[in-house]
This record gives sequence, structure tokens and C-alpha cells, in this order.
Amino acid sequence: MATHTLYQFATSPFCAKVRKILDFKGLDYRVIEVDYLERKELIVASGQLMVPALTLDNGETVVDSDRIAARLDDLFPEPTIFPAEWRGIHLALARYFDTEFEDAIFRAALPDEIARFARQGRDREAFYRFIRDRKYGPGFCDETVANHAAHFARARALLAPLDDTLRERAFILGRIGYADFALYGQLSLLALSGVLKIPTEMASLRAYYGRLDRITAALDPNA
Ligand SMILES: N[C@@H](CCC(=O)N[C@@H](CS)C(=O)NCC(=O)O)C(=O)O
Repeated sequence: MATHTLYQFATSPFCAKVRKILDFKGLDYRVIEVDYLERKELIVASGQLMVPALTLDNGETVVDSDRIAARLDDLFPEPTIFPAEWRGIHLALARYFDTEFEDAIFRAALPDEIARFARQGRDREAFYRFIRDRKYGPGFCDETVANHAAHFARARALLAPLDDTLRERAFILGRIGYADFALYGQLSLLALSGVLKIPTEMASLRAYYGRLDRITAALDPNA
């Protein structure tokens, strides 16, 4: 069977999205956990510093989760992540999950993300903080950890309408599609500590996360 190679950081929501699409499509792949400080294999394979990057079995390397998803759906159209006539809506919703929504969830999850890097070593934690503070401004990490309750409240306000929507349907637009994979990726930030931090009263959203999380490999149509 073909083997593709995914370059990832385990905590990246965009990598979680791509892993789940690969699983949904039943594609065989190996994961290279890129060292946050060094990134050598990633640079050699993709010529840049961001994950996810996917090297396909044909040798082609694609960077950026949107582009990877589109390429995978072109090459391996069944099962599709873009249900007919719903592509534009899935792309628009995924864009929201990957930007405005991500901004809130990532801040709510920052203490857990920093803790994960800290477990890998003080140098990785320091570099992670450095990258974040450089992007968002000096003191960003300290402020975000100190004001965790407020950041979590902002995330909760964005999660609540999704929990409502999912009371009536299995996936965000009914049938599974790209927006679900994008949302799954962002929600995975709330599971970084090993405990799912989607608020317990949001039972539908928690069940939805579980449904997506359990997609692990191809369903054998002959089984
Ligand atoms: N738009 C990109 C975003 C990818 C992205 O932000 N990746 C982050 C990890 S979540 C990254 O590689 N950051 C580099 C760094 O932290 O130095 C996508 O959809 O793939």
C-alpha cells in the first residue's frame, strides 16, 4: 500500500486536521514528529518551517492544511471531504474554525500547550514562548496564562452555539465534510493535557469530538 509522510508537531490543530482526513480516506501514512527547535527533516522535505507538510507517495510535497486537504481529495476522491454542492460552505466554515475560532481556542489551551513543551525540556518551552511572544507581543504567554479564566470564557462562548447545532445532527452540516475536520483539529487543542476540556455540560459537542476522534483508519468495504 502507498505510504505518505506527514511532518507534524503533535500539538498542532492543523496537523490533527490532516491526520484525521488521511484516516478518513483510509490512506497509509507515517508521521515524522518534527523537532520544534531543529526542523531539519521538515526544511529538507518542504523548504520551509511550518507544519503540516505532506510528502505524497509520488514524491510531491504539499504545505498548508487547506492545500493538503484539496490535493488529497483530488487524488483520492472517495470518500470525499467535500460533499457535492457543499464545498464552498465547508471551505467558509473551515476558514472560520482555522482563524477567529482558533484564536480563542488556542488562547484557552495555551497553559496546556506550554506545559507539554515544558515536559520536553526548558529549551523547547523557551523557544515556544519566544515564537508566540514574537507573534503576539511581549508578555503574551504570561498574560494569557495569568488570565486563563477570561480566555476560557471567550472560548466557551464560541463553543456553545456549536453544541446547540450538534444536538440535532451528527456533523456540523449534517453529513461529514471538511468543516468537521477543521473543527476537530481546533478542538484537539482542548485535549492536549489528556483530559478533554470541552465543558462537561456541552454533551453534544463532546460526543461529536469523540465520533471524529474514533475515525482511525479506512473502513474495509468488504468487511
Ligand atoms: N494556515 C496553515 C497554518 C499552519 C500553522 O500555523 N502551523 C503552525 C503550527 S500549529 C506552525 O508551523 N508554526 C510554526 C512555529 O510555531 O514556529 C495551515 O492551515 O496549515
